[in-house]
Amino acid sequence: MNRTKFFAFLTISAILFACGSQDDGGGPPKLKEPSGIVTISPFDTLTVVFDSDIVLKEGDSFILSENENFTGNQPVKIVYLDANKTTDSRIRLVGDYGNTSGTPPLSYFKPATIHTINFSKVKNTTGHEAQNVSINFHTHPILDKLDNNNKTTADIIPTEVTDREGVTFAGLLGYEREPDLYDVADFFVLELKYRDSLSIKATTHLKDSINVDVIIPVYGKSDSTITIKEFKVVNNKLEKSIVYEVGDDYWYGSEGLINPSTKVPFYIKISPLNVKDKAIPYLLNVRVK
Ligand SMILES: [Ca+2]
Repeated sequence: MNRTKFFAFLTISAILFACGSQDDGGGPPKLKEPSGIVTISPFDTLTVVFDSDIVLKEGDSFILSENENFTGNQPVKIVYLDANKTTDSRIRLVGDYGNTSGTPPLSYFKPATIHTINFSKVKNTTGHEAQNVSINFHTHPILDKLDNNNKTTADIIPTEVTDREGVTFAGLLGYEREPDLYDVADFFVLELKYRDSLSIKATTHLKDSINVDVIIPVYGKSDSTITIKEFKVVNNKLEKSIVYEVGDDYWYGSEGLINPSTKVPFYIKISPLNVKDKAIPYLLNVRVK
């Protein structure tokens, strides 16, 4: 190939390449989030994000309505924050497994479950359609029975608390899962021994701040309480965390050091910062090293 032919070849290749890669206005909508299998609180909203704006409404009716073109293996519904919006790249899903009392009631997903949601048809604003878009996610358990409002009825934190990830569970303050039951404290209990390290991370919605207290047994004396005050905002949620080392301060009593291998109950108390006329969901991660 001489020099002129070579450059002609390059030019034609470049044109063909450009045509081949030319955008035809986008393909079918693709799922961006959730990516992979996420685990959420049953009380959370799952935001599904597509790579392009999808058609939500045709005329006056929402086209993505349950049982017509989306189904879940557990009860689920779409929340439309703005009923006038006809297209969006996001869809918000909440559980329809149960509702709390209070105003407004909070609906939730079935806890401790693998959820599958399938959209039979999703059309974007460029007219492309994706079929059978499936989403899988897990929900944390709810470890919060309705009468755990004192130490004697505390919920027992599972022994997997010593796993690398610890134990994560959801709870609810304020209006509960029973009509007109208002809950001002949840107690959880776990047994610790000398030199154990207890990590607690509590998460709530920004508008729902909660108190987290660790009730520490002091040998031969009344219990001592520490309140977790440090908090930060992570992903639009409020997070409080603490690492507490079971040390000498709480282990010496009038009779001296108790047997270091003796396990003693420690309590975690969750309460609302302000009393409100609604349900206040939270997520607690507890880990012992
Ligand atoms: Ca509760």
